[in-house]
Amino acid sequence: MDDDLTDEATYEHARSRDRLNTSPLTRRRLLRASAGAGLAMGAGAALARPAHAAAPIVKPLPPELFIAHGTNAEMRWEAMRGQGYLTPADWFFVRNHVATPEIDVRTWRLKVWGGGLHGSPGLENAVEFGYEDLLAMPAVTRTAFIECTGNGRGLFARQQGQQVSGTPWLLGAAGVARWRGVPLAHVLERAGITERAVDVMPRGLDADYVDRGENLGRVRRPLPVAKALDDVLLAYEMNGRPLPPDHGFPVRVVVPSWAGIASIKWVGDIQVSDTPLFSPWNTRYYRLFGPGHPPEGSAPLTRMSLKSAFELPWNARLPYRPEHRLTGRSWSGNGRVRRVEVSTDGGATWRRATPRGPRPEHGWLQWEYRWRCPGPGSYELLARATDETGATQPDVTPFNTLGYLFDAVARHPVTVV
Ligand SMILES: Nc1nc2c(c(=O)[nH]1)N[C@H]1C(S)=C(S)[C@@H](COP(=O)(O)O)O[C@H]1N2
Ligand SMILES: [Mo]
Repeated sequence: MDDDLTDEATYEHARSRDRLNTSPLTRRRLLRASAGAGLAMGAGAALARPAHAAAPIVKPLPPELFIAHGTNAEMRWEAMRGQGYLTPADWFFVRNHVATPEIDVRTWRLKVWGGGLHGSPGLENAVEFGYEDLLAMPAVTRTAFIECTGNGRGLFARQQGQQVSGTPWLLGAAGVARWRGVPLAHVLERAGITERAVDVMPRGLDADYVDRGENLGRVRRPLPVAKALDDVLLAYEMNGRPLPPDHGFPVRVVVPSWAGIASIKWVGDIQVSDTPLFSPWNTRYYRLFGPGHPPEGSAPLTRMSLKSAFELPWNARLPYRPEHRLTGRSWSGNGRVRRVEVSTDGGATWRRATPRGPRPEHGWLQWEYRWRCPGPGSYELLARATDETGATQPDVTPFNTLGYLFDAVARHPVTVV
């Protein structure tokens, strides 16, 4: 526990150490074993709705608010114009590997288990917490974005002419909410975490994820113990109300500023291990693959990168006016956004946007820009953010086969008529 694993560089270093110590063969065997374990334990028949039952997403998805992508739904950015700081829960994007499970909170239990706890309990004799137990513990509230690691993936093709695999999101696979719940650290301490603990792996109660015929078990992804003990929440409220079913009811993990996959929904158990843990979600997904990366990929992705979005429809048609008030939001997983610049001439000239409203550490920054529009025609609107680490959105994001971490300046097409 000496390394500060909340620091990305240290974490990556620790991870590459793990990888060096685990031959591909062993790792493959480990993966198969863990996928098998997911199968054997099932999803809890009483908890998960049958796969054929209903739509993968429970809440209404009106087309003026959402773009449908299979089991997922993307928020339309134009919906955020004129809204307050937070993304309303009804509008928040949904990323479901399978389908939203129906969970009975009276029988729901969070099971904490593994070799990193006193007495090394197995899943059968795990330390259990009921919903009421969590509600009775001291609560904290945190404003944070959750963003899919593939947010902006569609722009690899549109803007860079590169084919990548995965959901072709525009920029709407992100939202900011006020999450209330119990610090994961408190639950782990109550469960008897020891100095031996290395990795902490929450797992969802949604059904097994099957990727092209291969059953990978239930969605789960390890967190280094230092991050788990730092600012991670077991959240039961979103924007002041109980979590909606699609966003993890009754309890989800919220890992501020990290890749959305870390924020496991419908959490049912948490393994606390004294050895490094692997799941497909930190080995075959959520790493960078392709030119410039080793065959097993980069280190597992942790913090999200920079992004900016205009609160306008993609391909918006705007009636001509001499001045348009453009609005948008920018955010970064590496710290607060310090500056946003806008270009309306394809990137030749840039001018500062005016920041508006609060700047919580893990949230986004709202801004506006008065565009003196030369006349009817086609334009590309560009917004470029710089965060407190000095990082600025680049013109191009380096290619990676799964299309993660698109951070280049989006060229937002509009037509003025
Ligand atoms: N159990 C479970 N947790 C999950 C997922 C899932 O499919 N199952 N998807 C993950 C991914 S990839 C993302 S981006 C976020 C999305 O959270 P949201 O649907 O509340 O927006 O949840 C994460 N947690
Ligand atoms: Mo995601």
